[in-house]
Amino acid sequence: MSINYSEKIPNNVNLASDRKLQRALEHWQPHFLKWWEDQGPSDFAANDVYLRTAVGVDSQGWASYGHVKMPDYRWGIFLADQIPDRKIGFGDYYGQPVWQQVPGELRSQFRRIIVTQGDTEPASVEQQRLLGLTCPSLYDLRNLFQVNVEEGRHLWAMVYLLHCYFGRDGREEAEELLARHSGDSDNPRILGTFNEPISDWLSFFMFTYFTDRDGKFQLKSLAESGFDPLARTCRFMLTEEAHHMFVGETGIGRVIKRSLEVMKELSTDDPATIRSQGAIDLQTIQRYMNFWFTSSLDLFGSEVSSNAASSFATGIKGRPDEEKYDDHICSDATFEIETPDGTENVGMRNAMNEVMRDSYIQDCGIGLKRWNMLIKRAGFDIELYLPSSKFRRSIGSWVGLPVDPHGNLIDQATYDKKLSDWIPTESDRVFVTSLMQKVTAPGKMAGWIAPPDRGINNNAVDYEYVRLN
Ligand code: BYC
Ligand code: FE
Ligand code: FE
Repeated sequence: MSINYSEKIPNNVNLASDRKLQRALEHWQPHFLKWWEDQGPSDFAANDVYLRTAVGVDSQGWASYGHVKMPDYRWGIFLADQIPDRKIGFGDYYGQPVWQQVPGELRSQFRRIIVTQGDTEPASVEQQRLLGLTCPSLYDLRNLFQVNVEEGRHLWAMVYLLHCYFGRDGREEAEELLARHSGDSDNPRILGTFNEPISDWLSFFMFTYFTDRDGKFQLKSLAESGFDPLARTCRFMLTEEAHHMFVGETGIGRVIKRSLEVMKELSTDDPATIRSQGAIDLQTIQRYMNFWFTSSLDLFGSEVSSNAASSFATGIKGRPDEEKYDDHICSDATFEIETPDGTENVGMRNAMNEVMRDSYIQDCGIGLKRWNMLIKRAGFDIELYLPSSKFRRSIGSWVGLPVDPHGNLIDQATYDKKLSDWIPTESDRVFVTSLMQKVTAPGKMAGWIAPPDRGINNNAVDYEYVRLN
């Protein structure tokens, strides 16, 4: 079904046919806009931004580009097309028809997962609130805002499900999604990473590379859900997610490219010299990477999890790309897990978080390969790496243990002493922050980042992506 833009809330779910639901969502809409005004991108509300808006959900024409003021963005409710006769693809109900309503006995579990997913979306917008003030270029400013409006739409996606399928409880949860705030000591966001500040653009690129990629994997697993409206919502969200990770991958790549230019020019890999030229040394980039990668690993939950087993068994949440596996039941299979007490064989269903984390780690490796190629081609003997998944964990069996980035359990004193070599120090942050000076002349870039290879939607890099006057 095509998207109806003549309504207050654009949608392709025929919202007009359900007056009660429509009224409830129209009641929530001003609360969302108020939240956007208070907690969304600071400044720039009056500026025209070159944004893409979904106009259809098929693989072709779903994006239309044009200058819009962010508060006028047409946030709406878009589900991917229904797949006729879709069957549940995993767990105890394998092969049965998918559900168009939430089964009563799974109600609270579904609600919890939808709320957790929904909570991350506005959280990320809050985390990125001030970045516009220090953008390295108009091109980057536009990309930031594109990510922000789409995360706002992802919130709409989850709020639609809450309103439509969870009655009064759902409406209350939808209000709570606007009441919790990232980093708020009284009422924080649900998951750890979404309470970490993103106060500089290097962190923003790391976040969109590593944390939005958790989004990709969680959405892929929910796109397998037996609850069809959830699956369809997530399938469409994934098309938007690709751009967020593009921003992360190309952003980190451009920072590295700029550093390599300085390194080649001065034939050095000495961090202090590189910094003196206003670029970011690869060692600092590695430390930022270590921070955001390990924080994002926690988002998959514990290695052994009865929640995960139950979500799989009951058809709530499958594995990303479930069809690529042979066994969709997994009632007898086991999975080998490394714990501080040695390897353990656990039931596959209980290990689903770890299975997902493993495929996530592989996916994270793709960008590293590319970046290391750049470094090698520039003639330097430095290799960026992903630290061990046992390093700096706050969730799961390695929580709080003194494990180094190579995965070795070491003594606490050495760990404490060396931690500042592994994650950003206060002085790293001060340095990176010192580089964050706003650059807004079309086509100009801050000195710490190389220009992108191309602009957005076939426009030139020096296109006026945000009109500032
Ligand atoms: N921080 O059995 P366990 C995105 C809690 S990102 C704090 O180990 P389970 C986006 C857990 O809730 C994708 N708490 O794990 C990216 C549980 O609490 P309760 C977000 C945590 O339940 C960028 C307890 O620990 N989507 O979209 O199997 C920008 C034991 O849990 C954390 C989802 O996460 C943590 N890191 O799995 C914008 C999908 N980890 O019940 C957007 C929905 C665990 O004991 N969520 N806990 O109170 C889920 O599927 C699951 O809740 C989790 C955890 C995968 C998060
Ligand atoms: Fe999102
Ligand atoms: Fe995202």
